[in-house]
Amino acid sequence: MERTFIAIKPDGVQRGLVGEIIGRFEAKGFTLIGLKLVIASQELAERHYDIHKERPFFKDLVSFITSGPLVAMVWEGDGVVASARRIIGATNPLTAEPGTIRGDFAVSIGRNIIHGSDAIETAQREIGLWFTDAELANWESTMKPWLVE
Ligand code: YYY
Ligand code: MG
Repeated sequence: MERTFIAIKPDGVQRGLVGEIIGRFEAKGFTLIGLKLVIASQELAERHYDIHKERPFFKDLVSFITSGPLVAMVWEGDGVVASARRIIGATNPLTAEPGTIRGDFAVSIGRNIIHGSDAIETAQREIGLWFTDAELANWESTMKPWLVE
């Protein structure tokens, strides 16, 4: 079953948006497989954003992402990687559509409150970075027959 890595960034935690954001993925019908509050180390943050290491914003991004607790999560469901990206909205919150998380709750690209994996392979890599197998719960919701035909 397809899984994605989602993180509510330190700004989302500080702003009290954890419940609202988790609620959107729950209400959609995806299944929560892993969840923890973590203050990321410099090393973990750098590995997570490794693809951006040559970009001018990399240093600020790593210092922001390590600046306080974030909520790391794994969500499961058919098509969850691409669907979660649509729920999250565009990288720049000012152009993110209303109704998306970034469109509804953020104004600045450097404070865009949430991360979501951009592809299935990226999701596998990020889940492995943030979670051990023992931290992931393999379970099936009793609502499944009411969500999936
Ligand atoms: O995947 P997503 O988070 O939507 O955007 P990325 O292009 O992967 O960039 C990761 C992260 O970096 C973005 O969420 C905010 C930050 N960032 C930035 O601060 N300034 C930019 N010009 C581009 C990205
Ligand atoms: Mg990205």
